[in-house]
Amino acid sequence: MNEKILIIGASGQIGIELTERLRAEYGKEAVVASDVKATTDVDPILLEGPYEVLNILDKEALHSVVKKHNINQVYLLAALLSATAEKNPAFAWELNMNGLFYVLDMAKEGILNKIYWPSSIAVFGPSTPRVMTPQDTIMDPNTVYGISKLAGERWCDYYHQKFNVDVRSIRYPGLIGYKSAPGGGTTDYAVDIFYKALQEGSYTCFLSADTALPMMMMSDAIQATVQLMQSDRSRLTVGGAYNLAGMSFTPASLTTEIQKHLPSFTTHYAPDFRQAIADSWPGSIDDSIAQRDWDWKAEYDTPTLVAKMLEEIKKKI
Ligand code: VAH
Repeated sequence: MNEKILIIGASGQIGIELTERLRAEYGKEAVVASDVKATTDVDPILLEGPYEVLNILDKEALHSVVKKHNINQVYLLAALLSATAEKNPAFAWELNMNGLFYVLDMAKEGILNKIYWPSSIAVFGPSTPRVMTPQDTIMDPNTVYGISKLAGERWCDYYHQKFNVDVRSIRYPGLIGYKSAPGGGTTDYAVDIFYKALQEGSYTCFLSADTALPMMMMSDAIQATVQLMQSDRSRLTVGGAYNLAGMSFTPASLTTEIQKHLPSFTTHYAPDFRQAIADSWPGSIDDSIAQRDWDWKAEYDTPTLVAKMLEEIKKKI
């Protein structure tokens, strides 16, 4: 079948890179990028193919865009991330959940034949084992974002079990890229630090020095997303979302790695409300099920990520 893909929330940190990759994979005209932002406010990359202004909470508008472009696959990325969601719980729940229901129901009705919906390591909570967190374990998220992502995972599994909806999902770690800016996350420090290191020689981190978090190069996350969506469904044993791991580091260990390239770089620490969010998350992730079910293997580790980020950001600034 000819794939016609709609990316919802395409102007976000993941969306810009995913749009580029899917258009390279399926052709520019096969991938419709959409976001609530007007064309004048989005990265020009999105306008290299079809673009629609779309608020995912406008169900009628969603249906008309799907019909207009004869869409059969949706990547639903629109969401409030962890830090922003804490400031606006009601809207975070509405956006993160209702958008998902509208898309799941279109698949249940046979309008769509495949959905991608991102989850996050934020689905884990304070009682979750923190080191090499397994695929199946205690999950007691205490953030608005984490609660919405855990609920979303359970609904994805329900729609797959009850209505045979083909929805696939990944628990992304913190994502680090140089092509798009992060927006409202607790792991955003790990992107900002590279710009400040190159532009100012120092960085003030909103997490404490020893806060270990699971992280991943954005290109690895994009590769994993495409690989999962192209996998044979019969191999997939996880109905909710797959654990995915790249690397794990602390602001202190990241700083040490950056200093190998910029010896005079320094990081200062001023933890804010995001420290409590980070403290509720795992320090590292076991993704052996993704490795088994769909041959996942990360390319980047901390040293190669740091070298690549500094190299690419140097070109931009
Ligand atoms: C956030 N970047 O910080 C996202 C992600 C694991 C973190 O979900 O909210």
